[in-house]
Amino acid sequence: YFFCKTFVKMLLCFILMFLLPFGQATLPLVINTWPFEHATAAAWSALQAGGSVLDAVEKGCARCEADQCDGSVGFGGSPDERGETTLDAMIMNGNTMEVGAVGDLRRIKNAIGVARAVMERTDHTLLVGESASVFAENMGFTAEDLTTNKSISIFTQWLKDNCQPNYRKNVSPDPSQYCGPYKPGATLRQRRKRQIDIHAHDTIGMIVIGKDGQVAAGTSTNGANHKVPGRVGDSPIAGAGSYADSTAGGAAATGDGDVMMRFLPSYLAVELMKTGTDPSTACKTSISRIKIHYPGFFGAVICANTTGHYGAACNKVPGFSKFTFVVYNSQSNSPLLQSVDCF
Ligand code: SD4
Repeated sequence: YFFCKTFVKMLLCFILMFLLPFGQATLPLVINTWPFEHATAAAWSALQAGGSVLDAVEKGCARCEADQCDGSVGFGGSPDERGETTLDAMIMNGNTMEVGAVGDLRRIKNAIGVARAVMERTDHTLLVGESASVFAENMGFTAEDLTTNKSISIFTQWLKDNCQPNYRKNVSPDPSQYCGPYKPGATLRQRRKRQIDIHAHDTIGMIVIGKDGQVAAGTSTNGANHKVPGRVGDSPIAGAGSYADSTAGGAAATGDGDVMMRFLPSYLAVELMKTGTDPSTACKTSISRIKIHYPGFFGAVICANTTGHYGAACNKVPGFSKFTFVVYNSQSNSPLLQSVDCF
């Protein structure tokens, strides 16, 4: 009898030893969209160095901006119809509910840094376009050309392809060509709808939960290839790109921002976690709401609550059946790639 009891105990301990590192919730926690592990590690290092959760989000997203994660976050990606790269970013403090964000930011590489400056050096929430860039320059951010050889070649190829595909609809260009100027009315000849590229993962969304449950979240992106100049996506919109509330948790989104921002998926997920919904279900519900209206949309959401539990969900479309994200906590001891099956 004694042997059996001990044996069962040992067996249980053995099983737990293997299961816990993968499933146990611990704080602090860093979680971000896509396999951007260097960004996760940078955020974790910021925490280990005594930085705040905001510092961690800023450092993590900034690392992606500098690395041009996947060749598409930060400078030199997603040239718009004029060939220019512009950036969107936001950061949110879940303790104070303050948000700083920039949209259509030009000439400045460190968009998340400018977003934080909007939060900490103004009473505003969102600055956009040329004026946001002038604000950044005045705050000491370096102005530089965001163009790279790669962005030039993407743009040149698109011009060669008669500016197809693109995001315009119900317009006609100059009759002799396809590239505009466009006039309202007739349908653009041979227009092919431009979709957010499921293979070009343009957005880092990050949630950091501190050891005492403080939450911060942020995003940074260069948006969408060949976007109409002036286009701002979901990433810098509080509740759409990301959301943080230290009484519940945080969420961040990636995908077709033009569609997703209409549903505030990050806000919805955090509100659900506030009522006790677990992170995976909260993420799933956010995706489901969008699916009702846009069954074919491309997108994913990550969610984490203040106990360190986390989850993710994504909409299954051709070419996108699994979504990868990265987690770092004291159990993982390094950036841990995780993936979820889309539904
Ligand atoms: C946008 N949500 O600007 C971003 C793009 C993205 O994976 O996340 N792509 O619409």
